[in-house]
Amino acid sequence: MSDDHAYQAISAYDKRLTQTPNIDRIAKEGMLFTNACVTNSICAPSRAVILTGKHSHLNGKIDNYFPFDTTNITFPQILQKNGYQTAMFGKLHFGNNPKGFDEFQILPDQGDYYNPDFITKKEGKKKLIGYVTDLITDITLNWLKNERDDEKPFFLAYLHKAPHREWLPAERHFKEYLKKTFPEPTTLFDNYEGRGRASKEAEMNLLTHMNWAGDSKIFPENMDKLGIKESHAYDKRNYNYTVGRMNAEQRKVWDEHYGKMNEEFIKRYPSMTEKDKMKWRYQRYMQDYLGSIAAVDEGVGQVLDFLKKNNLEENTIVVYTSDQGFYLGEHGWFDKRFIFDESFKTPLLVKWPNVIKAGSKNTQMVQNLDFAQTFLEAAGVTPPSDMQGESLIPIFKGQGKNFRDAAYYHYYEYPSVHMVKRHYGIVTEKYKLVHFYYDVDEWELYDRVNDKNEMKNVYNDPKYAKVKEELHKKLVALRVKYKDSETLDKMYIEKYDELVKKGKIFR
Ligand code: SGN
Ligand code: CA
Repeated sequence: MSDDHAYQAISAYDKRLTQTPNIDRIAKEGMLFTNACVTNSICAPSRAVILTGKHSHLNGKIDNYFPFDTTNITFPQILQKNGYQTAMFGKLHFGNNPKGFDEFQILPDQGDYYNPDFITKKEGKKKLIGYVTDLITDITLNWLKNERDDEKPFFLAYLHKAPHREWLPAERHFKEYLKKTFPEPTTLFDNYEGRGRASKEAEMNLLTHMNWAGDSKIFPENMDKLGIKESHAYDKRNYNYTVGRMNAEQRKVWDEHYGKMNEEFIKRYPSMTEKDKMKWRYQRYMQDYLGSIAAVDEGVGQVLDFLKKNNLEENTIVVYTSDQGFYLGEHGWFDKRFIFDESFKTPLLVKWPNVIKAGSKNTQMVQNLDFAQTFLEAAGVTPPSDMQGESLIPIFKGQGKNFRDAAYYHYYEYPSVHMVKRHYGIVTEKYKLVHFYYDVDEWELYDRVNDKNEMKNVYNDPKYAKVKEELHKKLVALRVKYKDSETLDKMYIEKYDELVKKGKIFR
């Protein structure tokens, strides 16, 4: 699993932006899910849903702030009890250590790209020298080579930090990616007309909300020279912190390549229009974002090669996914959080030789909620009856038609960084009905067939009156089915507002 990896940035899904030959191998030898989606498009909550098989409102991890409640039972704990050897390496982001793992080395909180700290089960906290993606891959391969018990089946969680903000590639990829240009999404200059306050008030715009230093890597002194103001109070601070972690050698390579980019920008900036700036920021964003995916793809290749060479391929299920999708300039945005497609959908590629037909594609609305039950069933263990997903095994076997006719979604983290309002909703193959609440009370309806880019809220269009009524009923039924309610909404608002009052929320 990687962090914030958009399906648009995997060539098995979309060849326009980049090539990910190794990740694509999983689809070539297995199944590509084109409508896999999440229940709450944000990091730690998504991971909690995966591990518990329960929606956020039941596992309690509604946002990135509250620590994960470790009294929840997770599927790795059950696998471990049933004779599996278990290990986790990379980003977890729970605010506490994972249970049910014989071995773990995790990044504290978000983790760092260069010379990151790790929290290890055996040696406590330690700082490693190198690039985070390569380190996570090395730790993973080392465990497979030297620590895996050949007598036992294993569950291994290989969890990248990349391509999370601030999108720092490995030194070996600077040169190639800084030269690249990418096709723009058609909605890059979206003005959010036709939608409600939530889209208009979100702070995810490439031009206005992205950091000039922290994200676009304009050196702080060059911002001063050009009179560019910080996008946030943490704009330059983020840059100084992340780049400040590099050692002299890494910093030299950085300064050389990013210095050149800065010089070119200094020349162009005075004559740039707002439109030019948006276009420039999109290219800059893609260079670093896709550049940081290059090392992830290489790492995935190394792990797949290891399985193959060591006769572990035949009976190992390999899953590639992300904690959610991500905006790559669509609607002018970066980040995630919304129920809209780029953040609601997530990449999912699965291979399992002898079970999944190589090169198959599946269009069902499978969710990250389904993983726990799937893995337990694959291991021959009966999942606890209170898990809320559906096993994907029938789909793997080519049987799961009419798998799920509607997915339930609920996002909570507001007010917070990026200011995406609280909302819950229902998504069917054809429609999306969403309720934004808390400081608004707005409903939106999207026609997923005729408005693929979700540009027009048709909630008040009389043509959709009947559809609307049916979806409202279905949504009520889904809230009952999954045990979500207004009482819970209110409880979580009260808990969250306490944090806001204490000044614990990051904007
Ligand atoms: C940080 C990022 C945000 C991001 C959140 C959550 N800002 O706060 O852009 O949305 O993490 O990401 S940063 O400038 O500090 O990188 S998540 O993947 O953990 O949910
Ligand atoms: Ca994430």
